[in-house]
Amino acid sequence: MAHAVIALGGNVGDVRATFQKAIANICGMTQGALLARSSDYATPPWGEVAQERFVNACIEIDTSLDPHALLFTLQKIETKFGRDRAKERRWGPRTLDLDLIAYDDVSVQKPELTLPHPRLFERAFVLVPLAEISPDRVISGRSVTAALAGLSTEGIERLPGPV
Ligand code: PH2
Ligand code: MG
Ligand code: MG
Repeated sequence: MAHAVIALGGNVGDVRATFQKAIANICGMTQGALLARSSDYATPPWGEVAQERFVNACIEIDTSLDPHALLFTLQKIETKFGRDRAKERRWGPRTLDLDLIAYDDVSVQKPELTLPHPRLFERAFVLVPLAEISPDRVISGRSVTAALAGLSTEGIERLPGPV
């Protein structure tokens, strides 16, 4: 089994309800076991700023899928929950975004998949939830806590449970 970190995001519809159903799908469809789930966080939009706030969270799973099969499965789950890549803008609104952040200590540099995720260290909306469940995890030689110390967390708000 491999250990994978997945970031969840969305700002269209009932995102927290979508997350709950998506996580159940992730476990079922990746032959995975949920190891940890962060709280949900309301986060200021990044990239394209004139849009609704996002909800973000992170999970850790054990999976027997390889990285590409896992990515493919995550994309199928995004589509199932209303994601339409043909209609969306790059940093724009979406119902569900599932990003593969890390997979064991594997490095991949392919057009369709870069591991660890190339923009992880710019994104407090990923590192804040990840720090809640895995503060000491080292990715690309940096601990999650140390990486987060260099970023602004302004406007990020932990949402009350239940998650
Ligand atoms: N995702 C985006 C664009 N901007 N901003 C926040 N705060 N959180 C996201 O998940 C996010 C974003 C496109 O995937
Ligand atoms: Mg994303
Ligand atoms: Mg994505």
